[in-house]
Amino acid sequence: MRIERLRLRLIRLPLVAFFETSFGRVYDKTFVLVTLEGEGVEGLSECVADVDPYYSSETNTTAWHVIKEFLAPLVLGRTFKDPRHVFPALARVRGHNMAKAAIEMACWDLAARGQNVPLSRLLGGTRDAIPSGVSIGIQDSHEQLAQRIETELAAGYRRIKIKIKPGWDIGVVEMVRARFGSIPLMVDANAAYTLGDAAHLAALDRFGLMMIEQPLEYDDIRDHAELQRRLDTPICLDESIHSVRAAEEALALGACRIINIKPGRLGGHGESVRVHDVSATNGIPVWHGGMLESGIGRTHNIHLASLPNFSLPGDIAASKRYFVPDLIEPPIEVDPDGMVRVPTGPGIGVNVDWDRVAAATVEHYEVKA
Ligand code: NPQ
Ligand code: MG
Repeated sequence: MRIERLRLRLIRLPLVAFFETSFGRVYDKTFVLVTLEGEGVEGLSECVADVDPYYSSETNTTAWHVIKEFLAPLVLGRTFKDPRHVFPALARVRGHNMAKAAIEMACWDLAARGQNVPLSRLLGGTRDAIPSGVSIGIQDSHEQLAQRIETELAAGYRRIKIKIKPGWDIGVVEMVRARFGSIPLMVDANAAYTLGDAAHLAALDRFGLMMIEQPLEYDDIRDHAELQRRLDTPICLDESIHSVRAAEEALALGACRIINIKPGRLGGHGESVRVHDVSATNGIPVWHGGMLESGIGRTHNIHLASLPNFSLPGDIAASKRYFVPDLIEPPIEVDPDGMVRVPTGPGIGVNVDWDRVAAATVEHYEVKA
């Protein structure tokens, strides 16, 4: 496929409910929507960078800048035989994986639409539905958290993840186990602890959690390996796994027993499939993370999560938990047994409501080959 035109739109959507992690509370989602055109077909993706450089060092502003000034010239006017060739073609630019992923994933959608097949088929997906879990942010009280959990269990979700931070951790998990028994439960610290907290974190071992996600620094692997030796609870790495090499290093050092895959963090679908495969070879299960994506990014995630080693429920929940209305029609739904269907149409296989996109667009840019 030849890439002929690039469009960027900065989109702002209010969240249905605030979302709080160890690095702060957000009330809306602002992201860059990428459209690539070539040979009469259009490919779509969304960049998962945020307004602030708190989850990662990238922001919407850096992604916009890097795409416009550096990545667009590397793809416009070029022909790619396979979307797997796109990430390597961007290698001259160091880092900026979220910006790169936005370009690369739009190329996958474009390629799949061009071949008239669902994206999952091109990626090597093997399942027609994926198990869904929810990520519940830090709440103002135990009671509010308990209410959220009750609602999500009733909706059928197959695992509950709660965000933790110092002061909102052991007592919270104790309350959840006391009220809800042996539900599939995990916690995510978003790097809020240090190795000095090892004994404190080991107090979580008695609750039989599925895993603890990213307890230590975002760029750390060595201390996670040391912490894993001191914990029975499996560690899952998120922020630390920014490349195939980081995944290999973490597996070699025993820094985790589970990996969270987010294509935005890894530079796109191609690198995500490689991490998926390396993990499978090492007997390590993966699951698909979430970045509060609109239906466009969320649908990309569903296709990727249809690969076989995504054997644990991911953070891919229904549209209505985040955006009403979503940018796609119909929205993503979860069935009563907690499964999300993989779309079967060409590419990401969903209809974008372009009037809603236009209404939510706060900035626009376009460039041709
Ligand atoms: C995680 N997500 O697994 C992330 C963190 C996260 C669903 O838990 C704006 C952009 C807000 C990115 C909030 C979930 C965000 C964000 C949280 C990422 O660690
Ligand atoms: Mg996480």
